[in-house]
Amino acid sequence: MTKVQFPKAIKNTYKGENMKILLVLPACGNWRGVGKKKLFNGKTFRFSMLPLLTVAGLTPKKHTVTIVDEQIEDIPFDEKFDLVGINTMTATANRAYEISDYFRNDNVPVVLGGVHASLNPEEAKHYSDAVVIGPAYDAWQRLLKDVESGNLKKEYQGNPAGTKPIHLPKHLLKRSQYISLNATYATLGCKNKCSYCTVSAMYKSCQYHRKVEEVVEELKGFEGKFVLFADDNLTQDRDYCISLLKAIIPLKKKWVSQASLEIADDNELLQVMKDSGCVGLFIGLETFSEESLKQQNKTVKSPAHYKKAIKKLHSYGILVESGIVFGFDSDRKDVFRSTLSMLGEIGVDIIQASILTPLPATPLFDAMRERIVDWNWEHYDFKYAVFNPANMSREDLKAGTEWVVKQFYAPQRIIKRFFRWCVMPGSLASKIYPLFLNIAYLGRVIGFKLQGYDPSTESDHVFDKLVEMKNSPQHRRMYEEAA
Ligand code: B12
Ligand code: SF4
Repeated sequence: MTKVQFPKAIKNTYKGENMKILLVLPACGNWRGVGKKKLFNGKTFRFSMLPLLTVAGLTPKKHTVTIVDEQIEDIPFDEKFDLVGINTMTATANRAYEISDYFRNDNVPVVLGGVHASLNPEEAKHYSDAVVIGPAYDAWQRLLKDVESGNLKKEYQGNPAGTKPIHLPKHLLKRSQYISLNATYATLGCKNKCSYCTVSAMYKSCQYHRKVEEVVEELKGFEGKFVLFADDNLTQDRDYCISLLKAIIPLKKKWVSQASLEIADDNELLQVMKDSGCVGLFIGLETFSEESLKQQNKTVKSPAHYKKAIKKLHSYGILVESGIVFGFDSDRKDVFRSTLSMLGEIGVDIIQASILTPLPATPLFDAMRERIVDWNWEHYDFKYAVFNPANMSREDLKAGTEWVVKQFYAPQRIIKRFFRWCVMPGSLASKIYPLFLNIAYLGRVIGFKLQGYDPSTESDHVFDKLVEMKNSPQHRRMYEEAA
């Protein structure tokens, strides 16, 4: 981890009744400042901001709040604030600590919140004056009162069941830099216990529901048709989901969210999803390896099963974005090629490929501790192999994952999928939405210069490199000179 100098503890000095509060969303790796770039500015992938909007929404009006998203703007280090709040994911934790260090050295108290600080509070306490564990509800209001009275404590516990309808001050964001600000959630958490998941760790495998009427009221206030439910598993509680979706049918929205593939067997649920305007779902298929699925106690499904399930979702006008994970112990060098061909075979529309990452405070982290070789939290963004894989090198795992992404979003594959979307049932939105996302992912491949290679044909890869070298102008010049 980055070495950050510990500043002296901030004295609990009275900060006044009308505070100037800065809330920061730090960014890591390629994402920092991406909004200023011309070729790929990441806008399609900026949509939520729910964490900091919620904290801002819970702040009494007498205080002034500024929100800074490091993907699009610089942190105003020279401005004077009375309190700074910073969001943390594991991948952004180092940056959050650096920012915190800066403000604390200036005697400004800093509060850390979000998933990493919530699950690793002792670490976060070293780099801050207070940590909010879990959702901001209840905790943030108590904390502000304590700052006002000069009595800030080190830890505040949020209340996941304490969510109340609040007004999200979206005017605090630079609207033009976000694809949509129509993000919300109906449920918090997930009842499953996947060993690598911090959502399950954060919400202790519980799911909390908002009142249906409350969600409907919020959606009525959204501009335009598009809605993103940032829920981790919207369909997990079937009855709740059906009553929510029936209630939003009259709003005539188009929405996307996350769900599990089992819904393909539930015609009633699929019909309500279609009627309420569902155009796409993120579904974590994770792996097609029988061994890996068995290791995770998951039922092994045949390619024909996946194909049938995805075809069914397509027949309801619902597109499938699939989460794919590489790096399980049973993954060998040929996993990349076979997965790519399987993704084409079963008809997935969009993919998000990740490298298995043992996030701190998950059961996977404990199980893998001895094999972790990279302890830089910035690399815990699912794009690096931070541990030694069982059947390939770390370089191969990273390169193979990038190769799959690059191949999946190759223009000829996007065009092929586009023809499929054109003949698929569903509204115009269900054709434009995947095309738009595919092009955005292609932009990401180019903008972030993803290369990769297929480790199963490593000798081909070396051969390609030799051919490339041989055809290079320098090589040709050398050859001509020698001749
Ligand atoms: C939408 C989303 C995104 C969006 C927007 C993120 C955002 N911050 O707005 C985008 C696409 C940009 C994104 C990017 C990434 N994401 Co993301 N994302 C999510 C998702 C699905 C929902 C987040 C959300 O809006 N939740 C609803 C809000 C209301 O809840 P919340 O975030 O927990 O916030 C509450 C509390 O935590 C607390 N809180 C939060 N911040 C603060 C700050 C202060 C000061 C205080 C007091 C309280 C507080 O109060 C909030 C309100 O109650 C989550 C899954 C999840 N359920 O958390 C993953 C998740 C957070 N993302 C994750 C990851 C890994 C990433 C990436 C690193 C890699 C990737 N997958 O692309 C990148 C990072 C890019 C970067 N910034 O550099 C992981 C984080 C795991 C971890 N331990 O770090 C998660 C948990 C997904 C997962 N299942 O693994 N993400
Ligand atoms: S189903 Fe998804 S959200 Fe739920 S525990 Fe597993 S990975 Fe996490």
